[in-house]
Amino acid sequence: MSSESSRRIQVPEKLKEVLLQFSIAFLVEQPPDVIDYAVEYFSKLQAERPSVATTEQSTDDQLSVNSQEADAEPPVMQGTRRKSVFAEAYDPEADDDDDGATAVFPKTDDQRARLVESVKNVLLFRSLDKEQMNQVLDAMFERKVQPLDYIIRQGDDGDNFYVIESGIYKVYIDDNHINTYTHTGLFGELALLYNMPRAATVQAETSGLLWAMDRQTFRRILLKSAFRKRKMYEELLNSVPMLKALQNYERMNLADALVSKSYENGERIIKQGDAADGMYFIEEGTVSVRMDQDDAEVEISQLGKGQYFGELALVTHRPRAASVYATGGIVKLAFLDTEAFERILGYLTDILKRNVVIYEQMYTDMARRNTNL
Ligand code: 1OR
Ligand code: 1OR
Repeated sequence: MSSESSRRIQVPEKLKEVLLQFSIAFLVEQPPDVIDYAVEYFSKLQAERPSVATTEQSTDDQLSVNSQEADAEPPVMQGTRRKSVFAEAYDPEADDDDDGATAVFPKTDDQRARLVESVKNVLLFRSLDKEQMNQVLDAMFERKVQPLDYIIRQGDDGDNFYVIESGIYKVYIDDNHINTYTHTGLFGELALLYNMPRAATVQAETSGLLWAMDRQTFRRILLKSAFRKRKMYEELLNSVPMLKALQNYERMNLADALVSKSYENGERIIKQGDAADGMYFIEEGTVSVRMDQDDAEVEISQLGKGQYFGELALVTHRPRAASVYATGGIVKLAFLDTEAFERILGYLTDILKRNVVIYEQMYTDMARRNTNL
């Protein structure tokens, strides 16, 4: 240390921030031993530090993620990305890199048929009208892939967006394997949607076939609709406790899959005994859950904003257990169809099954009460 700096010791901002955060965490958790806790706290902080650590990255950025989720969430948008994509303030309406030309790649009947089949389940395309969908199909081009080919490298600028026709693809963030696509799905949308560097590396495990779309076409046709939808459902999906178990990236895929539906006061949304086609999240308003009893319907529950219903039949594979009606004015719902439910929320069924036990317990209690009357 030079004699000059030893005379005036400056406390770096970063040190202040880190110590403040540590103190807060310590006071909140109140562990028995400060040294043990500090070792654990700073080891964790070090392990979670992005490998491309930028010295100027502020703690504010890292804290922009809701603290409850920060723990559960792997470092998805760290490194070159600064914020959770969902929290991103980026406005696509103000960002115009549209050069007016739409690429058209002629295709044989066989190619077109394969492409149509591959994009059938692409949730991101759900909000497109027929004409936009045709533009998308025209603009996509085939890319053959060999085992171990790198399709995308983390940190690069985004060029194409890809839909998988075949092949297995592994996704890595900072060399950690975080996801695998097997013969279906899409990737490479994030960098194009949010105008940011690639969040992850995608490498082919086997040979395969991809359908690609260039950045300009993607942004012209898909950007605004997809972005709006993800933004629109952000608040709703963040407010559903069950979905806290999902990663941000999965919540965005869920947003792509949702379809808005409105019901007038008194309208029936679900009929007891029907086969199930999906579940609902309540965006606005309240619903009344009613069960058939003798010749009448009895209200068993009321649900409001941020709650969901219609999941039971999807989990139990049984008919609808109750009827559900819109009450008190217009009810706005976000509908998730069975197929998307299984794909995105499949592994949450354990959480959802807890409801089944509660429902069944209440049903038994109710039946017992009725027979005692
Ligand atoms: P991209 O344009 O950033 C890499 O290029 C692509 O990997 C990315 O778009 C996504 O399409 C894809 N988090 C971020 N990107 C992912 C993830 C992912 N999975 C696939 N990609 N997570 C995995 C969630 C199961 C979150 C990990 C913390
Ligand atoms: P579903 O797909 O069977 C009706 O369609 C939905 O009503 C059901 O999913 C649940 O989401 C919702 N028992 C059964 N279903 C209920 C109940 C319920 N409450 C809401 N639903 N009980 C009330 C628990 C507070 C038990 C009644 C005895």
